[in-house]
Amino acid sequence: MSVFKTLIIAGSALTLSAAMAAGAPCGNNASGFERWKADFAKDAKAAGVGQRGLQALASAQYSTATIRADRNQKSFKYSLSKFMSVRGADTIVAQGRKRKAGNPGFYQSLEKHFGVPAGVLLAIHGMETGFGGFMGDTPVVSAITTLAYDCRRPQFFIPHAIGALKLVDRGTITANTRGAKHGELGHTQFLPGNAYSYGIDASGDGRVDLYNLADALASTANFLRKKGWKPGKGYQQGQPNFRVIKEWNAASVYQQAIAIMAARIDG
Ligand SMILES: [Ca+2]
Repeated sequence: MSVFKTLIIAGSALTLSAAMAAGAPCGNNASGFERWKADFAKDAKAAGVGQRGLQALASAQYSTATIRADRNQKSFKYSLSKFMSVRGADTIVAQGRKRKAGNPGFYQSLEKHFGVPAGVLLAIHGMETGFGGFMGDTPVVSAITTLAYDCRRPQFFIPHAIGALKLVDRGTITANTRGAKHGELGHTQFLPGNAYSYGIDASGDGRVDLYNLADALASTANFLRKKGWKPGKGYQQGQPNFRVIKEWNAASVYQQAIAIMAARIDG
């Protein structure tokens, strides 16, 4: 790595917080991960992570599968129509309509409580995991700490790594819980920091479980509502709620695809 690049990274780390600036350097391979973890444990502790979370951090392993996936995210570079066909939009719409018709009370209660239409939640559920068909096989804590250590986007992932460790403290996940390659959790693939902030119990068992359908969809609706969803307003491009869909995923083809599929599910 050039000195110039090191300075840039050190500079951006400084904007995070004074505590983070003193941490071990990021790395692009496994060699510095253990040292980084030891340093990050101090930051995590300062951020309020407890004993169970710190133990999960200590047992985290550098996730080569995560880094491989992170360097190969080409689908967001597709055109909208290509993206929708690659992601199976027609199938998601058909399945989404069927699921809504099969459980109307559930989706009505979500819309009544959070103001988010069923189509939006079903489009996200279908797009993220094929309605829970595959929720990932990568250990969440290892994935998210690897991304927090990796030099590409540490500022983005560090808060999610802290969130994951706090989820361990809270008992929402364990060090062995599996999710997608970037540490996303459950039916709708929440990043851990968002799961920590927006996860709610809707099944009534007193705990947030993003692998439980009711909890996951209610948490997703809660996220969208807290990010400013306006009940009854439109969510297509140019309408008030489209910007809230942007909060869910930063890729514009994804946002447009969700809006289009949602309208077809609800239509
Ligand atoms: Ca629950």
